[in-house]
Amino acid sequence: LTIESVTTMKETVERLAMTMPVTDMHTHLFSADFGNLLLWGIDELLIYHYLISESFRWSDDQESYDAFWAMSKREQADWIWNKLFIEHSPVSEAANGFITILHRLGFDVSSRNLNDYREALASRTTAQQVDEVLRISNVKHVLMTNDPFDPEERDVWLNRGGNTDPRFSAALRVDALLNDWPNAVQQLRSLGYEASEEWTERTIEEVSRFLSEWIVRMDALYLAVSMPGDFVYPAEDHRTRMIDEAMVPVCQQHGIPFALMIGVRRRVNPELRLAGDMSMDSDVSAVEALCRRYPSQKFLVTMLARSNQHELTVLARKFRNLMVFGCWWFLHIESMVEEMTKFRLELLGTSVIPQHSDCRVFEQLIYKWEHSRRIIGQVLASKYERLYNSGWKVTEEEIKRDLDDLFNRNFWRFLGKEQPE
Ligand code: FIX
Ligand code: ZN
Repeated sequence: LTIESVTTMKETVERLAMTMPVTDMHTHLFSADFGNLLLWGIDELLIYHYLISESFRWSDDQESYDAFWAMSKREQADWIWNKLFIEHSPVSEAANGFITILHRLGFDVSSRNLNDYREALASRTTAQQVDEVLRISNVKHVLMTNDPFDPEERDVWLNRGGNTDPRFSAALRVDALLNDWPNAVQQLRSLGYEASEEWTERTIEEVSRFLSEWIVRMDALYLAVSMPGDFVYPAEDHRTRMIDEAMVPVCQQHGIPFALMIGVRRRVNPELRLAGDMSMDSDVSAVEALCRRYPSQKFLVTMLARSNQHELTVLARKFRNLMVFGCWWFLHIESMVEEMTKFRLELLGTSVIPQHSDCRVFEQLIYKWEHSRRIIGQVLASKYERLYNSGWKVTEEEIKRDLDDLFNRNFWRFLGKEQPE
């Protein structure tokens, strides 16, 4: 069915962009099987690390970091609420996001009464809230971030049946193996793998066995790591050996992509704990070298610095085994999502994964997707409009196809897997 006017085209794109089910290919969420690891509710939302760092901007020297960390979650939430919502207006992306969530959950935002919101959610079970939030946000499939070195999480996989919810899939996270090798060796040894700090044949075998066993146990869809911006590849160092001799061979054996999230500088202000991480410039040529050396290995890549985005997108024109994804963390703001989505579509057409949520608290799916869907829809509509002016009229089916590629198919196709129903 051809769409005859630009106005109808724009309305159609907006409607479909806002409502199409999506695959969220990187989050820190869990299915209900994981008990307390699944964070949800008003207090968890307010103590999100994005909001913690923003509220400290309004605290003076008298208020110590230690005092904040000594508070209960509820007290921390009240403190943040006062600073960011009562004493100032919640215009930042993360603060605005909390308001979007309240609004979509059906709460009276104008009452500004936190306890009402808390009470309204108190009677819900975790499973009910998971269903409700997935319904409101139209998120169909959620990728978790799964770390076997986390004792609480490991127990779920080893002794409590792992993930049983088909709406969730696992991604095996391997940060310590690449970024904190001495600690990883300790962990591996305590789990019964004969690894040594020295890079020996035996260590390669045991690391590979560890990775393989966990990929199978979790049914992990990809291997994932976050890297500092000074990651270089190839180099005469531990990371290069680990990637070349253990991680890529294991990914190839299991036919799964390797996801690299590059450009984080951890704990620039340790007082802020998880909220104290920063972004830094990265070297795109590390990804270039990986893509060239391993043409049959797929790489999912996102970078944290704005300054790297254009070059990374250009690199994806050169390597079909590179899939650029998401507007990560500090880039997950209106202006950056718009800018990045524009030049990604201009350079790659629709062969990109424009967004992932990176949610840590379940209800965040509501705002992160609502805000991004709107922008992605607008950018796509502006591209169709230019075509329309030359007489090329997209059909509703074509709009659906394109959005489905952006929101679902590009991920599943890259994996070489069927999207679960
Ligand atoms: O490394 C990551 O996966 C990051 O996304 C997180 O560590 C970060 O804290 C975050 O939540 C960003 O959105
Ligand atoms: Zn993340």
